[in-house]
Amino acid sequence: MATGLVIKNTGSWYTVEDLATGKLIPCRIKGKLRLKGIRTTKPVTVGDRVEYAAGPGADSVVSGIHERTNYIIRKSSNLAREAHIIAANLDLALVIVTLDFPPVNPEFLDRFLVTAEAYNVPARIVLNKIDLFGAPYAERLAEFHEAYRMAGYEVIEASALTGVGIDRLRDMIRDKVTLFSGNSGVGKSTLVQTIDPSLTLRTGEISSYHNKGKHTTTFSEMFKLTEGGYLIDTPGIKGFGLIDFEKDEISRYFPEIFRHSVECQYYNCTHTHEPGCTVKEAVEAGKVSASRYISYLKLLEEDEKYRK
Ligand SMILES: Nc1nc2c(ncn2[C@@H]2O[C@H](COP(=O)(O)OP(=O)(O)OP(=O)(O)O)[C@@H](O)[C@H]2O)c(=O)[nH]1
Ligand SMILES: [Mg+2]
Ligand SMILES: [Zn+2]
Repeated sequence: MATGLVIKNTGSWYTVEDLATGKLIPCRIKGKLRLKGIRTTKPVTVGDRVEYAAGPGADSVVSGIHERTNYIIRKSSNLAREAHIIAANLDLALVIVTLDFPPVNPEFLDRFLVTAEAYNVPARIVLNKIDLFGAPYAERLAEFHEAYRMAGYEVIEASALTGVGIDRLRDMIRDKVTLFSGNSGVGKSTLVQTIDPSLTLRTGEISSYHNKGKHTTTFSEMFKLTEGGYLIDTPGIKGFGLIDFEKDEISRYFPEIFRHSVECQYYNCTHTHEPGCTVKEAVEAGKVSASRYISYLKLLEEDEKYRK
């Protein structure tokens, strides 16, 4: 029996890096490895620490999973039965967005951030392809920055094309396990490749960024960085359905809404219609962005719809 790190999963095969020797071992999974309670598509995910041993045949077999310190989990839609754990044991999650090509979906972004809050994964936002967002985007760009500054999230402007922000990202992820997540076509793989040119990844063809439905990366993979640490490149995701949230819990995971809620008149204020709601006041005063507040309302609404 040896301990390893799951760095890739394709079909029923898992690539496990032996933590003692650094060797890459192809493994299968034996029997039931389900972790408590969660119904997930796969029992093991990239970033998991596992026990493995040589099986009866030539194959090695994963026989146990170490407890996860954290993870990012999603459902493809709210109606999906099973959840998918994108990656586990993360020091940092970077959610990559672009204002356009493809256009940013604030609800998607906010759901990602809510999940990161709920599962204790530090998260930051990378605003990529900044080379494309000149003067005509000035207002949208300022709004975006303002919304997430008020929420307390760092936004890093980057461009794999011009090199803006790349040194900063490289410093940020050194010696950490970092997840790169986001919609398809935002430039995740290109960024990974630019940050560490010794890696070779499949990326979309240059200037084919309009094809937002085309998934270039098809499975998650963890790469060892030359300067130390690991980076996980993932396939683009469209929907981000949340799991296991109680209605009164949701506002906790919007840091700025939570902060403004301490003075609401009612103890169990939902920040929707109550008098003396300091969250609504903050939205009206521009201290909480309207877009973030809308994301919050949508999550509440959805929660009611699916939990009845
Ligand atoms: N202008 C510009 N184009 C970029 C930049 N970064 C990536 N692209 C282009 O965006 C397209 C998509 O890049 P990918 O890196 O494949 O995107 P991805 O997020 O990995 O996409 P999936 O693997 O499908 O999830 C490619 O045509 C890249 O050349 C950038 O900073 N500026
Ligand atoms: Mg990719
Ligand atoms: Zn309130």
